[in-house]
Amino acid sequence: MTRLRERLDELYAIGGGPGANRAGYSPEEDAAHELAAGWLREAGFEVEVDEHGNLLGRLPGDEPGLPEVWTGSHLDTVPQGGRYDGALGVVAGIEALERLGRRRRTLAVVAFREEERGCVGSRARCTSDLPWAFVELHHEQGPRLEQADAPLGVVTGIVGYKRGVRELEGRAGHAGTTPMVGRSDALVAAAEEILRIRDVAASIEGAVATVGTLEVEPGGINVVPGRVRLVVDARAPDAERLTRLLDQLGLDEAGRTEPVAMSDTVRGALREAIEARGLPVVELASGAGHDAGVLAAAGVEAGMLFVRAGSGGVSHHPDESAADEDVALAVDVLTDALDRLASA
Ligand code: HGY
Ligand code: MN
Ligand code: MN
Repeated sequence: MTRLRERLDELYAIGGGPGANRAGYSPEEDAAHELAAGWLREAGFEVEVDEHGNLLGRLPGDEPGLPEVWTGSHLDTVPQGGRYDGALGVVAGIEALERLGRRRRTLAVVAFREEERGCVGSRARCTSDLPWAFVELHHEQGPRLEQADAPLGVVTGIVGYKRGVRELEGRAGHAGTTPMVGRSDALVAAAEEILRIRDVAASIEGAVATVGTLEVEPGGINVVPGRVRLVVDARAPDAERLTRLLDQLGLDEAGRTEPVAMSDTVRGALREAIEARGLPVVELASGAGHDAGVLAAAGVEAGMLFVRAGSGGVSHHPDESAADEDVALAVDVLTDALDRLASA
């Protein structure tokens, strides 16, 4: 566990804090990929960087013609992100493959580029060769495993989502001389719209919607805002509720990502690996998007193993945490599940 922890710390230190700061395709994500590529070479894996910048380390199988089995995740982060989101899946994947060694099928660990702003790397990879199966270990990023007092969870499916831009127009003017009556303040309009977005999402069971960024123009402290650009992140657990949510939010359907089920084959391998350790199998849906969802939608047998989140489940935050013993167990179960799949 110490090497895994050390590697998570090395990745976390890139970008200088507070939190992890490795935006997609930034010099910081590049540095993380270089670090991971060194670990892959150290492990003796065949290293590939594809045309999209995705990093793979391959461990050839006895029957190289068979479709492969991959594990991994992403090394980019949100601003001031946590230590585990993405990085855990890549670092644990290296540990698992080193423990396994040669199996019937070729195994690979992958770090997909720019997962946080749209799974860019994994979507791009779906235009070329894909594995037969993909297993992503990921921090749960929520409180449910902690509430269930369970160290691990098998993901049943991944939420559908859409990110849409709203532009609100007002009339810029002098903050001191523009009368309150008759003002057209774009930021006040945005505030009202953000409250409406919150109320719409709260009215649909299981739906969520967030406005995480605001751009205010012209942006002077003594100027009535004339224009605001905001991005809505809208999600729902099934297609019908996603349609209803987008409709009521006034977002068009273009570019929506459908909710997707995880592979029964991979779920079975993860369940067997957990049961083999005498542990209860907790199954749960993911409210976060993941590269595994992109691969599942592309027809890969894709699945996810969640490790219990500490600190009340907080994620996309420097306080993101996971207990050593839970992470160690997760690596064991990931290794066992990959063994089952790579021997199939
Ligand atoms: O935003 C998400 O769902 C994921 O963390 N990219
Ligand atoms: Mn992630
Ligand atoms: Mn994330």
